[in-house]
Amino acid sequence: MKRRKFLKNSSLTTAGILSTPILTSCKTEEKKDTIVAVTSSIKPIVIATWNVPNSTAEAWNVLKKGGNSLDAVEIGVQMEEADVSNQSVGKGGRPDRDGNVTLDACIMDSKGNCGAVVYMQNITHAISVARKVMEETPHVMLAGKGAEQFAYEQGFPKEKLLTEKSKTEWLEWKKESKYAPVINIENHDTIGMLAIDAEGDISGACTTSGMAYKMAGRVGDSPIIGSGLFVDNDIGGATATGQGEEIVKTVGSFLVVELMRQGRSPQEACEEAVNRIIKNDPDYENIQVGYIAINKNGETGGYCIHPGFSYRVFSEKGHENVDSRSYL
Ligand code: SD4
Repeated sequence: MKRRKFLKNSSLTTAGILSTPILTSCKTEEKKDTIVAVTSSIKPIVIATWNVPNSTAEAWNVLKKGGNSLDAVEIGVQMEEADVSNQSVGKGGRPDRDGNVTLDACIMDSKGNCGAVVYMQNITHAISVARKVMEETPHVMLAGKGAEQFAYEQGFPKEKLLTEKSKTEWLEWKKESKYAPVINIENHDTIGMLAIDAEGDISGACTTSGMAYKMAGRVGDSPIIGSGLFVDNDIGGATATGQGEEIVKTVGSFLVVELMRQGRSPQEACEEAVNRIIKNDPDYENIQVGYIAINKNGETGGYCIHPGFSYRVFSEKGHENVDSRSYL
């Protein structure tokens, strides 16, 4: 069918005057597009920032058994929180400039509920405390000593988060202690995770020890709903990694989801969100920011400033690490 005629017929269809007979007379290609848009929904599926195969596999185990996306993302990111070799998350995280490991995390479910902890010490599973804030309190966010106290009341054990390795590196840094904390372009792997379960419900989680050698009290984007993470069950979800200050200034994850609401693909939405940062920050070559996103159909995307960022995708199609496209 010629394009003009197709469009004409489409508008008739929209008006409710004609339907299937016209569509079935369209070229296969045009028909295919229509069908793909309706049937391409991939679920369950989980994606996460960086190459974190253990985390995505753990989340997938929950999803494939019919578990919900909230449990999947919580259990998934717990893997990194407990892994001392990941020095950007949970136990083993790099400390602030005074030698204290302080954790930030948030979680959001498909109903729009959310919970967060910021600047919390001595508890490994910040994500699970964030979930308790969401489910057991009338609040969204608890900070510092209050968050820690709440965690103990909920039965979380007190743990030493500073490992010998992170301590040694910090002592080395202290010799010069430039107090100019910047996100090293490749030396960070905050985990943000998004999942869609078999019911089609979307949840997300984000957890970090933040910027290495940050000022005491500094909080980044990761626990801030809308910045480090945002989920809208009608549209999709997004999560971020990299220099939190830039992500907060542009309310990055909310921006990505709103762009998808306006019709952008997850890939296009991530690219536009990174472009906003680049437009506003003449120093963008010295920072890294990466976004990943998923829409309601299970389509995914990712984009960052510097090459080197990747994200994990796990669905029935397979388990792969995707090198993100980058601005530079
Ligand atoms: C922050 N976005 O605190 C985090 C840092 C990060 O991997 O992503 N580290 O700003």
